[in-house]
Amino acid sequence: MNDSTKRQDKLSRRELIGRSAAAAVAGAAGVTVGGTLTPRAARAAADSSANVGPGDLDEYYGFWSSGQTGEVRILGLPSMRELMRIPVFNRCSATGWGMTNESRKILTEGLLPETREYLASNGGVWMNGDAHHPHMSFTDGTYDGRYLWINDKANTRVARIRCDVMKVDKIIEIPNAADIHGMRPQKYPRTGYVFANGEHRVPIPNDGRDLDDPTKYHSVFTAIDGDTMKIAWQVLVSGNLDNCDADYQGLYAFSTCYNSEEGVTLAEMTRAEQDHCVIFDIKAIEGAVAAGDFKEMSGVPVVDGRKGSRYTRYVPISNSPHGCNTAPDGKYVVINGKLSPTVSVIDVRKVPDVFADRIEPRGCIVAEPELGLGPLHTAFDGKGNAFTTLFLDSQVAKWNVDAAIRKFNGENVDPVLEKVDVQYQPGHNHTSMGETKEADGRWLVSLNKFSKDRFINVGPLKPENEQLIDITGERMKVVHDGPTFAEPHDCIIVRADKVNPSKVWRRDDPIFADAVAQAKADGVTLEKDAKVVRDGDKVRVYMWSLAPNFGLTDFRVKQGDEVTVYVTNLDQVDDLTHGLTIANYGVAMEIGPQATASVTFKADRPGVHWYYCQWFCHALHMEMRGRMLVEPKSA
Ligand code: RUQ
Ligand code: CUA
Repeated sequence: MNDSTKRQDKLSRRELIGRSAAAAVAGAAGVTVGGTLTPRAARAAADSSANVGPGDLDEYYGFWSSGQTGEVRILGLPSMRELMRIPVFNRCSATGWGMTNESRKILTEGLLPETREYLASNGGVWMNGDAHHPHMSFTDGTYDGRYLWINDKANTRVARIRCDVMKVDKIIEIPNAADIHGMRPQKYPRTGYVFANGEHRVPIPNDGRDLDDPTKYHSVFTAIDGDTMKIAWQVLVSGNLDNCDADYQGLYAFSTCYNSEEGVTLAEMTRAEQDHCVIFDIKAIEGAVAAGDFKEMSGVPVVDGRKGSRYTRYVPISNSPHGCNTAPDGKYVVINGKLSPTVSVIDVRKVPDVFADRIEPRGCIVAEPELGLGPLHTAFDGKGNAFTTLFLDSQVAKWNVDAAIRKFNGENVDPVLEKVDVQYQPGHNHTSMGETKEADGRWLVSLNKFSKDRFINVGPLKPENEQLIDITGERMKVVHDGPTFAEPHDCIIVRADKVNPSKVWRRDDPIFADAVAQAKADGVTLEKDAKVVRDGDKVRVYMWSLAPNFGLTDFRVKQGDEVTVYVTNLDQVDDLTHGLTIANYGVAMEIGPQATASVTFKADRPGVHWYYCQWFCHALHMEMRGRMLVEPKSA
């Protein structure tokens, strides 16, 4: 090494320590400096394992939630390239999600009547969502590639994404509950149920009564039928509900509770030394519903599962647990301590004894290793090891589950194998196939809430940072930094062969069945006709798109008409998406190959309004346009 590179090296190391110290001050708690590699050393350490060359394909799909952005993102792994965005609870300018008739139907049909009424004078659909937990449908303990579900904490909804077209096909609002947080599909025998936690306690019904009496507030656990997207049943609980997971036997579901105090202020919610994990006995609850042991609320059977109930058990856990993760061997569920430096390992095989009252609820805990400060979520490698994020320590701790159990039984072993620094303050983490019985121990993603000094400054609002960690070797290796817009809350990593999306739409797809039915009623064949049908002051404009042409070069309506434009994309070619934007009318939508999409608006602005294709499709894409001629009322 020559003098100048030595100097540079020293400088960058000093600079890095300075920056890390600043980060530590800025963070809620210290960021570990010791053991941090200089960027150059980190580069050297990052081998080519995560490199996917230009034109090469990834081995995994990553399905990412986006928190308060409200969408789902598809990434490729290990490249961490963002491949697609699926609008869910947000509005989308590119695809017209929230604007097209097809999306507005999906966004509104599953809402409760009182919400629909509220929205009637507020634009008809929610503008926002808070999407935390994306999870795929299971068959026999592993992903089956049918659906993804995602919760909306902001407006108490659960959405389903069809994995054949990667679009949302159902969104339902959960009655009797407030603010859906933890959400997991049943793993066995199949999904089946999607379990959803109402995090915040509210009166039921929440219509203005009992405002000042928090003893009348409740949290509710919901089992949604994943096939029909109807509520199967609900369970009233003591305390609140945070995260959840299901077992690999189809018998139990588990939820963490950080507010066993049933308080409404931070001081009240953190008062008790212990909170709990509540275990739901699925078969017993189904039996209660069948036997009529429930109260019907908003048309849903609600079983009383509060303390003392036959249908639940409450396992005391140290102050304010958070994440809840079932290990791929099907034997253990890890409850993450958050305010406690420990995680609690529940042995699923002991749960029947808890329900039979043969052992105390705490008797199903078989290990409680101390890992570090702020354990939030745990992932698994399928080889007996677990990876827990430590929010306050800004680390991921790798630990061995069997060693933790042996230590709990008095043996002198250290279950913690290694800790790696992440930048900075991780929330969720996830391993490749890690929430299935096919966990393969190759990749770990740490979803970090802060990026601080990792990227060039983009202003007061910083990206977050998800880091890819190679876990195949003896030591964990951070191999990639991935800055993301709000908020990389959680993700799953699915082997590519599990997912098989179609390349073009099928003409009989139910998503545009209404358009097909309306066309039929108007005597229009969507695949060949381009024409305008007037029906009083309602005007239906039918046209096709075929690069670089629209079926109509112009159409004429009268000011004040209610206009619906249907576009059917006749292109059959993979990747040939068209769009329809109507200038100065706030109208835009995507029409995928072989799809029909429609949009309705009031033609209240007279004049010449060009419509054009906004998805680049052809050398003559700019010319792919036509005129909407709106005759003024006076004419
Ligand atoms: S919770 S950061 Cu919304 Cu997923 Cu733990
Ligand atoms: Cu069609 Cu651009």
